[in-house]
This record gives sequence, structure tokens and C-alpha cells, in this order.
Amino acid sequence: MNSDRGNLDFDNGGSAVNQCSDCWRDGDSFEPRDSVKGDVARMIFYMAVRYEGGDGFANLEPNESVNNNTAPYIGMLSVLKAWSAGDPPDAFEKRRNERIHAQWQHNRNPFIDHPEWVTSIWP
Ligand SMILES: [Ca+2]
Ligand SMILES: [Ca+2]
Ligand SMILES: [Ca+2]
Repeated sequence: MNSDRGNLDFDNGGSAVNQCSDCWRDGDSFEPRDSVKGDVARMIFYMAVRYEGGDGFANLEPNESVNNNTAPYIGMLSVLKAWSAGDPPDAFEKRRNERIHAQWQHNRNPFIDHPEWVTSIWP
């Protein structure tokens, strides 16, 4: 999925993407299939709070644009919020979060544990 997305922002619509069932893309945005929309959004939200400009990484932040290209911003915030609300964490996503927590550096995605924090941080 990542290679299909490239540097595109996230938004609804576009044309069907080859070899990616129910994925859509146009010149400035990518839309994954419904069952992973929330997963994708929570990953972005996690990166947004994880990357705050330290450790040689840019301060990644979500915004309301589909023309971010390589800038450290990812849109569309309103669409990502809708995707997160429409596809809440399921057993599979929670298990993956537990596994990542156990195996890799004890990082976990707080938005999988607390999806309600999305609207607390980005009202
Ligand atoms: Ca678009
Ligand atoms: Ca999902
Ligand atoms: Ca950030």
C-alpha cells in the first residue's frame, strides 16, 4: 500500500488502483480500502505525536491540504478523523498493537488504546 501511495496525501476519491482492491487514487491523494481506513488514520496520528522535531526528524503534523508532497504534513485531517471514527480499532488491530509493544521497543499506538484521544487533540 505504501508504494501505491507515494507522497500523496489522504482523501476520498480518484480512480481504482491496480492490485489494490477498493483503493483509489488521483493526482494528489490516496484512499485505502474501508477496512484499513481507521488503521491508516491512527498510524498517521501516532506519527504526528511521535515526531515533534527532535532526533533529526521533522515535526510531522496533519493538516487540511492534499498538496503536501514531501513537506512534513499529511492531509486531509478532516478525512483522517472521519476514517478513524468510521473504522474503530478491531481485534486484529489491537493484537498488532500488543505485538508491536511486546516485540519492538515498547512503542504502542495510543490512538488504538484510546481512539477518543483523536478528537481531544484535533477537535
Ligand atoms: Ca484528490
Ligand atoms: Ca480497521
Ligand atoms: Ca508532530
